[in-house]
Parts: sequence; C-alpha cells; structure tokens
Amino acid sequence: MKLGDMQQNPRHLINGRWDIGTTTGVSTNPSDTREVVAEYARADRNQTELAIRAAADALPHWSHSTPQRRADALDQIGSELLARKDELGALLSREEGKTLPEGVGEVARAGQIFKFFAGEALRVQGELMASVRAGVQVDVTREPVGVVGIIAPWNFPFAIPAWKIAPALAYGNTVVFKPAELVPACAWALAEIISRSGLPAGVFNLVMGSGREVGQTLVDHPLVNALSFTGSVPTGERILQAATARRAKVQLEMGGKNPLVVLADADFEQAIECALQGSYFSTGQRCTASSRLIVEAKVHDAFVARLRQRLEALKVGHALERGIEMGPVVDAGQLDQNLAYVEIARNEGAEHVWGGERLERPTPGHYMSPALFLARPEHRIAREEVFGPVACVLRADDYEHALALANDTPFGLCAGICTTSLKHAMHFKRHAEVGMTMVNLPTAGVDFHVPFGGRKDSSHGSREQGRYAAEFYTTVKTGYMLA
Ligand code: TXE
Repeated sequence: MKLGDMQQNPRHLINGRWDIGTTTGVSTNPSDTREVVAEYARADRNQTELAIRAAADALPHWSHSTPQRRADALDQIGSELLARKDELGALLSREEGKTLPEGVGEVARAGQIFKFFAGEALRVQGELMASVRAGVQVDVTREPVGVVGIIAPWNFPFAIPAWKIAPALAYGNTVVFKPAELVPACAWALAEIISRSGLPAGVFNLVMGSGREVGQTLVDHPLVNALSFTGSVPTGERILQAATARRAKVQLEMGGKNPLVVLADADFEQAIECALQGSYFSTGQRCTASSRLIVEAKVHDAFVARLRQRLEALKVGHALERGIEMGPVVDAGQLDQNLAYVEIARNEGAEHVWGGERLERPTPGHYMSPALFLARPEHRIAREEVFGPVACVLRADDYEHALALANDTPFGLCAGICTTSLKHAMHFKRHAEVGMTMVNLPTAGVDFHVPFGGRKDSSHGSREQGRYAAEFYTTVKTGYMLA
C-alpha cells in the first residue's frame, strides 16, 4: 500500500485485518488548514474490545516465541523507518506541524529505537543465585507482562509510539495501540510497517478514536495487563486511579515545567542557543521544553536582550518550507490555550519581552510568534505547563537561589544548567529534583538508548527507553530447584 492510499483512509488493525470504523474523523495540516491529511476510521468500544481480545489470544504463542524471531521483526521495522525517513518525516510535518528536519529526525529516531530493541530482544537477562538452603538453586527470570495498552500523545507521533511498542514486542508482549486523534496518518503509517514485519495476527493492533471511548476501554478492560501512557497530567491521573483500582501495571509520562539555569560564568552564546532550542524548537510542544529560564542577575539583562534579538529573527512558518525554524501550533485548541496563557501572564503582571501573537502567513494555519516574559516564581506562567512556544525568565541572585527556583515546581522531568563551573555543574546534577539533567545542553533532545522519565508530578512508574524499559515490560519470576 502506498502513502497516497493510506492518507485517504487510515483503518484499524485488529487481529491482522484492516478494519473500517463505526465513524470517520479527519486530521488537517496545521500549516495549511485547507488540506485534509487523513480521513480515518474511528473505533468504538466494541472494536476496541475485539482488538484487546485479539491481543489476549495472540499472547500465549507470542510470549513463547524465540528472541530471534522478535529481533528480526523489530529490525525489519527499524530498517524500513530509516529507509523511508524523508517521506514519513514529510507526512509527520504535514500532520503535526514540526519542521521538516525535525520530522525527518523523529522518524529516524523511531527507526533507531526499533533497531535498539531488536538487539535487546536477544539480551533478556536473568540471575542465578545461591540459596540459603543446602542443595537448592535459585534463578530469577523475566517474562512478558501480557497485553499492553499503549496510549500516545500527538507531539511525537512516531518516536513515542516507537519507544513503547518496540520494547513491548521485544520482551514478548502483545499490543493494542491507541494514538492521539490529531495524528492518525502517522499512526497508520507506523502500524502499516509493523503489519508487514512478520508478526502473527493479533500481536500488534491499532485502534484509533477518542480517549473517552477507545482509551478508557483500554484502561478499564480486565484483559489489559499493563498501560503505558504519555500525555497530560489530568488524563494521566485518571488513568492511574482506574488502572491501579484493578491492579494493572501502569507507567505515566506527563508534563514538565523544566528549568534551564544560566549562570554568569556560562559561555554566553552557548547558553542563548540552549535556551532558544530548548524553549522554542518543535514549537515548544515537548514535555522536555525549557519553559523557565533562570538567569543569574549579573547576566540577566544581557541574556534577555540577546534572546529577544534571536526571537525577532526566528523564522516561523509552513512546516515544509525550507529554512523555517518554528512550525505552527498543532491545532486551534492548543493555539487558544497558548494565547490564553499569554493573556494570563500580562494580567498577572509578568513583563512582556517579545511575541505571543497570532501570525498571518500565506497559508491559513495555527501560527504564533515565540513568546518571552519576565516573570516571578508565583506567576502561573512560571508554574503551569503551557505546551507551546512560551517561556519566561526568572532572575536569580546566585547559584543557590537558582537551584532553589529550579526545584520550586510540582514537576520533575528534566533540568539544565549552563555554566563553566565544574563545582556548580556537579552540585546541580546531584541536587536537581528531576529524572534527567543537562549541562551546557538544551533540556530537550535526549538519546534513544538511555532511560527517559521524571519525578514528582511528571512521571509515575518505571522508566522508559534503554534497557531500563525491561522493568515495565517484563515481570520477574523467582525459581527454586532442589539440585
Ligand atoms: O492530552 P491528553 P491532549 C498536555 C498539553 C496539552 C494537553 C492536552 O498541555 O495542551 O496535554 O493535550 C488519550 N482514557 N500534553 O488532549 O488528553 C488521548 O486520546 C484513556 C503534554 O492531547 O492527555 C491521547 O491519545 N486515554 C504531554 C492521550 O490520552 C485517554 C503530551 C493524551 O491525551 C483519556 C501531550 C482517557 N480518559 C499533551 N482521555 C507531554 N508533556 O508530553 C484522553 N486520552
């Protein structure tokens, strides 16, 4: 099937068959809202249940498949994603709105993730241990958790599903994947590649539709043994309550309000680059975006002036246009939310430095200028996740004050520091209350083979990515044997 076909009508994949929906939805191009990217099938509760049953039926066989078989399938998926990164990257940019280089880079990353987990399928490890009893041998082995429900957001429509689906399959689980409603064409493209990788019917299923119906059915269904979710805090909290009530395993990646500390001794231009990339690239629609720039007083004014200069020159426009540095916001609702935060910031007395306005471009799209404010720690713009190209600067007296401000948030995903002081860098790495720290790097932009996740309200459950993913996607069995 060619890309052109699939954009007409992405369908569900249930038990190895492409299925139409009970209703139809559309996704549009945020860079040009006249363009429909996909008319897709929307599932109801019944179809979701069929997918769950298919995954449950496929589990006994797949969970005992050879690691080589899983590795081969994952490797093939990874190879195809890498080979088609330009074409699929363009699709991603059309549907989600990140720039073409960002879209291509994301598809390549998804390919690398599948390749990484192809290797991990061959490295499932256990332990052989001495017993406290004479003649007894103890071993600890890992087994699949079972049927995994994967609920994904729209902001990384290839990479986030990849980093959930690949380990789930690598460790012998079966999957029901529910993508976000804004990106069905990307989800379908990924599912279509997975469907040709030699997996038995029912091992991987795709159901598209609303969170309330499709997502909730996954969350509540007794045959779904584990749920991996990335999205907003309120949805994550609801999922946690419902899933733990029926004792399903659950892993949540939610919001961030990530700080980037800039000390006076930092390489100034490097710090500006970190702030610009971390706060505004991918239109600020990253859970790892730096939305609080905490700047030491000695360089505060110079930093704000220089960042403003860079924002004035930032090229905002159609995601597929060459040279564009920031694409549109994903949809009208998110744009309204971003502009509402700009208004809140003004009303609360934050000082406006630049941007935060709706922009007109030759094509009708959800464009806005990157926004920068000077805020105080109590302002909502300094406390709540906006999820758009909106950042604020907080003034810090010195390093200790900066660290206190960095940790003064209910979130704890990642934190960065720009400094040439080894002492402060090392202290920050140890004392930032987060899951990931960056020194002289943007807070956003992580490797695909090491753990990803946070603390506090940002995350729940064990880490995603790298070999740490085994914690979630396997369960441990302890065996005793009289030798
Ligand atoms: O998220 P939701 P949305 C934040 C960001 C954004 C806001 C809303 O602030 O403005 O969330 O985005 C599914 N049971 N982030 O609406 O609702 C839903 O269909 C089961 C930050 O996209 O959390 C989608 O597939 N599933 C975040 C997924 O959950 C349900 C990334 C995420 O949707 C459900 C995305 C339910 N009851 C948004 N309700 C980050 N920090 O990375 C919804 N869903």
